[in-house]
Amino acid sequence: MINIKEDERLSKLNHSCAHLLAQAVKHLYPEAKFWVGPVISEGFYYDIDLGDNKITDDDIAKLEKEMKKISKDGKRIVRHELTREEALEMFHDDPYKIDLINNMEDNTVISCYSQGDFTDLCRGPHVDSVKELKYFKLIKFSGAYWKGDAKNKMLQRIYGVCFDNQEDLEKCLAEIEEAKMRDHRKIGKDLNIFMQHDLVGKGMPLWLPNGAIVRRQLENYIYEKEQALGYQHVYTPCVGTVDLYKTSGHWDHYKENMFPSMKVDDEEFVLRPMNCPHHMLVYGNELHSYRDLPVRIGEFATDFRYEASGAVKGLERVRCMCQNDAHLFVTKEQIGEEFKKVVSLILDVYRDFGLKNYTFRLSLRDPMDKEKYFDDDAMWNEAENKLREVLNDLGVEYFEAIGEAAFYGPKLDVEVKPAVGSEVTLSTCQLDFLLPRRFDLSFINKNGEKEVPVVLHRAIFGTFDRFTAFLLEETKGILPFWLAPVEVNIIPVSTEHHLDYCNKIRDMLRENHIRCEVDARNEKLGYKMRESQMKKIPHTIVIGDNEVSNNSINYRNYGSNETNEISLDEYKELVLNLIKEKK
Ligand code: TSB
Ligand code: ZN
Repeated sequence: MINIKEDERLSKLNHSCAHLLAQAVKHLYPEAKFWVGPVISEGFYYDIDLGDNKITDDDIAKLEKEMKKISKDGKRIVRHELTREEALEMFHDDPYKIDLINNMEDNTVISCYSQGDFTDLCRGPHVDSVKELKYFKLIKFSGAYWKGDAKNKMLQRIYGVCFDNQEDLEKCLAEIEEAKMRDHRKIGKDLNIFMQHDLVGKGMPLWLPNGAIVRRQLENYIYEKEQALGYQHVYTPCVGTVDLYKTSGHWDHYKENMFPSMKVDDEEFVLRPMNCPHHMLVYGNELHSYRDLPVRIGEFATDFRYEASGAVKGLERVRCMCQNDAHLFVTKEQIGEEFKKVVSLILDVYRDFGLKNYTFRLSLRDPMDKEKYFDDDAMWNEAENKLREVLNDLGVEYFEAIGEAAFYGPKLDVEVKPAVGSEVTLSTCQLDFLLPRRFDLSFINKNGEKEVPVVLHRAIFGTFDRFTAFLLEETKGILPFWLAPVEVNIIPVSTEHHLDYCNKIRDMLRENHIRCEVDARNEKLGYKMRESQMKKIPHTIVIGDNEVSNNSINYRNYGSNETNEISLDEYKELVLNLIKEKK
């Protein structure tokens, strides 16, 4: 999909189209007030205060019609420059524009653009005439808090896109449709993976039985890998006291991402946003010698983060998540080797899942941001250089991003692009010289002296939530055999004559831990087979007279009409092999 913001001509068109939208809104709702209408990579939006009115699908159709009318009218778009006083005078009854003007730097050239009966405060640039705005579409609408702050009023945000010709517009609309079909929120609903409920809360998905199967498979898969690599798993509470997070530094550097604290008796608790402090205490529970290191403490750990309500999204960005977390306690000399092992594990896992669309990002601190980052230049330089050295050694391609580091250290993040919206981090591996110091951790080194270990924080799936979201989008919901909630669906040609044999196959497969159902409903065979496809079940077995008398089965793969008749024993072997090979 083309990035509109990065294309000069499209950027101008879309920005102008945002004004066209605002003008149409003003015609239909004379009381409307406008906040900002920026260009984004997917087109444009405008945030509008419509009083108590809420935009509906009907409004969108009406607005598009009005925009077409204004465009046909063909007024020129004219720029004026104003002094601050003139601007304040011109927009004196518009609190939003006054807020914008008051927040402009002293030497800013204030300009506005007029087209017919509509004028908006704007830096520009714009196209010369509304005539040029012919090939546009309003895409969607939503509520959006003023300035993105939930304490402020909810405005109405309308999104749209504009091109130079019909062909480009249609291509873009087709891509949007395709992305909607691939969106994990749609697939997750269609396949009964997860649900949400207002009574539980925003960003707090509930995993349904089908989703729970996928998640359990992921847990088992990564647990086995970690066991083989010498990880030790623990269970720790998903709360901690405020003092724990003061000790770790989260209270000073991460508080705005945390839920507020709660008092119980004489203790003050927070829902934990990260598990590092708990794991530091687990490490500190024993004395360690250099011979024990690396110590690798893993947990499937539930965390809570305050994510902005406009940012929460399906399973991809939640407020309650489960990390596939581990903290690796190493000596300075072991950093390189251990880091390489983590990167290998990431690559290994991505290969198993057939994931190819990702990039590595080296996330560094912003040295100017003293609020977010712990202030110790020597420590940061050492950590960042160490990471670069390891990455160059490994020969993996990466790009650097300033200001994306964790407050305790730089990290290597794996970035992926969801069907809808901007990139997110999946896996992460982070280098930390700070937390072990703050928790006063140590090991006895070769010379018999106390030394502070270094910590690698790593999450291979990131969270089970985000990984599942990405997996559903990458596979379009067609999960590999070993992950599918139902692996085999057995359909009798006649429920009267073939059901017993179907149940016998089911029992045999279930004894071998294969997830299998018999569709015994009184529905037509064709209907049941179509439903089996809709549920994206990897194997559908149809049983009729022939199979019963041959003591065989007849299966077809998802998406194929080809049937394969084989003996029961052969089928069992075939399926167990599919699971073992993760095909
Ligand atoms: C790896 N302390 C480290 C840990 O030891 C940590 O918490 N790192 S993190 O902040 O980067 O989070 C780990 C992973 O969780 C991220 O890489 C990302 O994949 C996932 N994640 C972060 N926020 C969310 C969220 N709101 N919803 C779903 N997944 C998330
Ligand atoms: Zn951590």
